[in-house]
Amino acid sequence: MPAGVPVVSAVLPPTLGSMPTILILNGPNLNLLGTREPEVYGADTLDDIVGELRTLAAERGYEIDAVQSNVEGELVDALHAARSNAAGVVFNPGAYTHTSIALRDAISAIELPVVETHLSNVHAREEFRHTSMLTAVCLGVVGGFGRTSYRLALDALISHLDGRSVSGTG
Ligand code: CA2
Repeated sequence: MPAGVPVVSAVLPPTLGSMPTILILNGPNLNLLGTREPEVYGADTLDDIVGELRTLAAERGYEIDAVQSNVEGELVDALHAARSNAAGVVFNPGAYTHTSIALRDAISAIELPVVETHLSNVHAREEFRHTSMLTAVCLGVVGGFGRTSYRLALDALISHLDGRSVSGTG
């Protein structure tokens, strides 16, 4: 080792420098984004959307963990795991939004801020999409803006986590 060259990495604790994590959680059929029904859900793939969120989150000091599942119980498991791995969750529960008491109970149980997120404006669609089992236990809900919904949800969640809440109640 040449004299005068400081060895910084050898003295840093392993966690120093690591960023808090936000989970981007997506439910059933969202793996099909960009391949079917672009007129309803847009032409971007889920990887495109998550990639953009990774960049935006990193600029604000967060890293992204992304999970998609078509299985309700796996979404419950991902929420449970977030309790120890993540500071908050951007969650598009897909059609489980309208049916799942199990996801509602999981969101309540983990006591993390969860932002319910939708590509489409569910209130402008069929009546069965007008009810969410989840909104009441979420920090907030964003929908109707296509992939921009995810950006808005991430922005609101980070503002909340950083103590600059955009809502009157958060
Ligand atoms: O607007 C949203 O993000 C939804 O969560 C999407 C769900 C729908 O059941 C909710 O009511 C609103 C459906 C996701 C289906 O995703 C597809 C993507 C590409 C092609 C076909 C389905």
